Amino acid sequence: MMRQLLTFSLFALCTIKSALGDTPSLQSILGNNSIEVYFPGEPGYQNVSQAFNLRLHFEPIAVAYPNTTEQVAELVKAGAFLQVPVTARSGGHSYAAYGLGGANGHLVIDLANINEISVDNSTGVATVGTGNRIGDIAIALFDQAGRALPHGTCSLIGIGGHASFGGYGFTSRQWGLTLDNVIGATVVLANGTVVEASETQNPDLFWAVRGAAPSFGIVTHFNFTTYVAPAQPTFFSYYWSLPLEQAISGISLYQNFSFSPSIPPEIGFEMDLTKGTNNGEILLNLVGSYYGSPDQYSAIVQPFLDAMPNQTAPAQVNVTSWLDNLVLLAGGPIASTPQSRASENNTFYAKSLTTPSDQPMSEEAITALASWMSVEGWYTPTDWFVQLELYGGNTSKIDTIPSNATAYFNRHDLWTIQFYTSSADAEPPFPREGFAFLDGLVASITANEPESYAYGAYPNYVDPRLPPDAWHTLYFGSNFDRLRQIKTELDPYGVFTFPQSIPPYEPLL
Ligand SMILES: Cc1cc2nc3c(=O)[nH]c(=O)nc-3n(C[C@H](O)[C@H](O)[C@H](O)COP(=O)(O)OP(=O)(O)OC[C@H]3O[C@@H](n4cnc5c(N)ncnc54)[C@H](O)[C@@H]3O)c2cc1C
Ligand SMILES: *[C@@H]1O[C@H](CO)[C@@H](O)[C@H](O)[C@H]1NC(C)=O
Ligand SMILES: *[C@@H]1O[C@H](CO)[C@@H](O)[C@H](O)[C@H]1NC(C)=O
Ligand SMILES: *[C@@H]1O[C@H](CO)[C@@H](O)[C@H](O)[C@H]1NC(C)=O
Ligand SMILES: *[C@@H]1O[C@H](CO)[C@@H](O)[C@H](O)[C@H]1NC(C)=O
Ligand SMILES: *[C@@H]1O[C@H](CO)[C@@H](O)[C@H](O)[C@H]1NC(C)=O
Ligand SMILES: *[C@@H]1O[C@H](CO)[C@@H](O)[C@H](O)[C@H]1NC(C)=O
Ligand SMILES: *[C@@H]1O[C@H](CO)[C@@H](O)[C@H](O)[C@H]1NC(C)=O
Ligand SMILES: *[C@@H]1O[C@H](CO)[C@@H](O)[C@H](O)[C@H]1NC(C)=O
Ligand SMILES: *[C@@H]1O[C@H](CO)[C@@H](O)[C@H](O)[C@H]1NC(C)=O
Ligand SMILES: *[C@@H]1O[C@H](CO)[C@@H](O)[C@H](O)[C@H]1NC(C)=O
Ligand SMILES: *[C@@H]1O[C@H](CO)[C@@H](O)[C@H](O)[C@H]1NC(C)=O
Ligand SMILES: CC(=O)N[C@H]1CO[C@H](CO)[C@@H](O)[C@@H]1O
Repeated sequence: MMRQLLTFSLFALCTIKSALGDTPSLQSILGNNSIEVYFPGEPGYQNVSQAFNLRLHFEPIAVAYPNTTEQVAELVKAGAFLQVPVTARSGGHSYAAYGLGGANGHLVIDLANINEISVDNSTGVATVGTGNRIGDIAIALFDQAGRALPHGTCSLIGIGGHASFGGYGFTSRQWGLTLDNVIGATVVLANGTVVEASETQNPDLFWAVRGAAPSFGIVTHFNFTTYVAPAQPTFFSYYWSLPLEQAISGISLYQNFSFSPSIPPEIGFEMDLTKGTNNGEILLNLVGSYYGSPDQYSAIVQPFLDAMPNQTAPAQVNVTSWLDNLVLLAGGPIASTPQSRASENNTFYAKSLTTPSDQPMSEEAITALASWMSVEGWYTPTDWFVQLELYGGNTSKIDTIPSNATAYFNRHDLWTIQFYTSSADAEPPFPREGFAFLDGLVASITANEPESYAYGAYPNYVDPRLPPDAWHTLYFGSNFDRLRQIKTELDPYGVFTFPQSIPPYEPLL
């Protein structure tokens, strides 16, 4: 009987539900079919409901492992019928455990079994199941067709979250964010309907998927444009441990270098800042890759290296194959294993700021940021780093795409800055001081810029402590209203609801 009911539309179900008397349990609906499901109290439940970020604990109402898009649709209909919020999980790496819904009581649909990867050799278009991790995708694209996709460095990130909210790596200045290369998606909507989204099919949904997918549906497959993998990428890493005054000047030099018009799109890098060698020192690490001809590399970075003080540790520069470059960036093997997928974790909190590409960060802000790292950074009982990731500037592919072309809004940025702090041993508990330490890092910048400073935040470094009026704008800017309209059309009852989901207009229930 339930199976028949599940084929009705959500709207019909909502009205007939009360006439049914007792609401059937999720267990009675799901327990009798072939989908692997874990309910609270069952063996394995605790394992499958653990977050990557051990700071956070949420109890899903169930965690299901469908094998097909049709099974995902069945699960979504069941959740909608019972008015249980439904959440997709891909790699589970959400900073806020949004892969578990970011709250108790979600029906979690883990996509691990939807994991095909194929490349059409004639077009270079890859079709990728959203249960895949980015390291496995990189290996398959290269092995099957010598091709590559832009994405982040940590190989266990899931493509589901990564391509939903951005996807930045050192090839992004050349090829764009991961989501800029999505040309099609198979999406299960809130009422269980399966649709294709592309420039020509459901274009509103296609627009919303590229920046805010989890509010609109569950993507089971992405189609991506891919690129011929660079033949000889150059990995590089340089270290300086500097006292405060020199660190301030080093960060300022790095900003000037970031703005330099002579940086081609074929290079990507960031400056990572953390505790240095001696008390009060800050470690500056310039790390990145160049994808052009190796003999042209050093001319690009040499002016910056010449302006900096002497390096603290030997430089590392490696010309390798494409996959070996990804291994260097990841700091280890990039193929996932059942064990690596199940055991990676951290206990942390992070925030982000994007800085505008038409207005450098002020010397006052750089000084305040460096001072906070040099003083508070040595008091805090947490581990921490700050990353100044080069997104811009004007030669960057990210920057060439208009802010309203996709739901992803923050396009015209010099840097995305990540502020990250974890417990010292990476295990729980997370020291409360960590919040104040990070808030102080961010405030050191925002308090030293004019009101008009056009900063944003990166939705893939999701910050669950941002209040709604802040994240609406920081993540989505002027795209937020259009997102609400599309949400109202596609998910008016909020089946896909989580702490920072797009709210529909005038909730109907
Ligand atoms: C160690 C580490 C390193 C990182 N490095 C980088 C980096 O270099 N560059 C960068 O850009 N980011 C980086 N990130 C951030 C990363 O991109 C995000 O955390 C990303 O959202 C994780 O995706 P996931 O699928 O693993 O997470 P999940 O927790 O599974 O999902 C994240 C969000 O997406 C939703 N979602 C997942 N799959 C789907 C789907 N198929 N359909 C609809 N919604 C879905 C979930 O419901 C959740 O809201 C890093 C994160 C970590 C933990
Ligand atoms: C689903 O896929 C998994 C892994 O491929 C397999 O072990 C399982 O038997 C499949 N389940 C069904 C119902 O097909
Ligand atoms: C934990 O769950 C993962 C899948 O999320 C699975 O690969 C692993 O085998 C499980 N471990 C145990 C001990 O059950
Ligand atoms: C696809 O292209 C790659 C690299 O060009 C080649 O090695 C492979 O054999 C091709 N595969 C098919 C099925 O044509
Ligand atoms: C994705 O690519 C596959 C294989 O080429 C194709 O069949 C499918 O229609 C594409 N989907 C979308 C939404 O573009
Ligand atoms: C960076 O450039 C700005 C503006 O040109 C200049 O004022 C500043 O001194 C430069 N920083 C350093 C460390 O040279
Ligand atoms: C920096 O390195 C150069 C060349 O290796 C050396 O001559 C110089 O003394 C060093 N400067 C300092 C301050 O150590
Ligand atoms: C990378 O280059 C450094 C020297 O720049 C060298 O010490 C290191 O062994 C190289 N690593 C690899 C993996 O080639
Ligand atoms: C977190 O990961 C570490 C290292 O893999 C592992 O030893 C530890 O058991 C994990 N913690 C949990 C709670 O899974
Ligand atoms: C980008 O172009 C704008 C407008 O021409 C200019 O003001 C800005 O400095 C440029 N930024 C970079 C990083 O080149
Ligand atoms: C984006 O904004 C421009 C004007 O700034 C407008 O012409 C264009 O139609 C908009 N595109 C979309 C998809 O809304
Ligand atoms: C499901 O929702 C979509 C988008 O609102 C709509 O086009 C479709 O007709 C709905 N399907 C059913 C069965 O209600
Ligand atoms: C609809 C359906 O799949 N029904 C099955 C439920 O489980 C019982 C016992 O396991 C089967 O006999 C039914 O066919």
